[in-house]
Amino acid sequence: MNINILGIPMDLGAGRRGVDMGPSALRNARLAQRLGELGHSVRDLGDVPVALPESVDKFSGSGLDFLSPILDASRATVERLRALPADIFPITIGGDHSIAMGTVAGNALRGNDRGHRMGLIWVDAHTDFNTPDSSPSGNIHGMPVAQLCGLGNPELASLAGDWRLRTEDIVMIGIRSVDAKEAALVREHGIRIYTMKDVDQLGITRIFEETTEYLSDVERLHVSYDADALDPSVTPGTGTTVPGGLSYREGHLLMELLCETGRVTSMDIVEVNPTLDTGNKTAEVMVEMSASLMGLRIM
Ligand code: B3U
Ligand code: MN
Ligand code: MN
Repeated sequence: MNINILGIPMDLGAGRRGVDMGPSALRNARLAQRLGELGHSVRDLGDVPVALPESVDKFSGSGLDFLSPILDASRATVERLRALPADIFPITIGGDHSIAMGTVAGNALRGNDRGHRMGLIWVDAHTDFNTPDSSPSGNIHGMPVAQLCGLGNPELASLAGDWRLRTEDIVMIGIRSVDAKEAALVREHGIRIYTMKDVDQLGITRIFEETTEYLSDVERLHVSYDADALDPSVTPGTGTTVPGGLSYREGHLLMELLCETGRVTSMDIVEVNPTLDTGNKTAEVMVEMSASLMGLRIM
């Protein structure tokens, strides 16, 4: 496969600094080399420019912290991705999870100006379905899925023009932290959610089977993998750890099973924050997760 890596060193959407160093940490953990060893042809496209918080006015957008520079970086992400040929598998590396507004929109528009029907597998401790009205923190990394569905801020909602992610094309796995108003929104929009209770009760294999069946009609399939989906003992280097997450093997198994379907067309790795890590452990684990999605087999 032809894999293109695109870095988005964004920390403007998160409450804590340092997640902008995620792309460096992942490159340092030999992301490109690891995927190359699996037989892929890998190209690193470098980084999308993202403003430094020190260099911009936090309140320049309408009511949301760092709205203007996040819009700029998201628009640049969309343009980079939509220009890629259809046979490329993009791996976008963050950066906080606000980058997914641009990555999902850009991948949806790739090869189709009106936008493909896109399935989204959101692997995360959080549902990231806040709107500016529901969010207790005001941090945009807690809002990307709602924004992709057209809720919330109108400028962030129209990164792909009129294209919108359909609420019935989303599956979330690993969930264990949802804000009160956010929970009401998720329920109202009927988002398919597998909490950690479901992971314990059903197991990843059953969840995988239900997920692929549920998303059987989509044209493209994007996996957005937040490092905090995994248990903090596995990935300590992330800004909002929540105990009781996916085990190392559950995280891998989900990627291995998704790989076997041959249906996944793009991926994000987000929320790797080396300033909170033990060595570079979190980036190393996330590189291995991406290798499992891209064909790594035990034997
Ligand atoms: N739901 C909270 C916390 C959060 C969401 N995503 C992350 N943290 N990484 C919020 O701020 O919206
Ligand atoms: Mn997230
Ligand atoms: Mn999260």
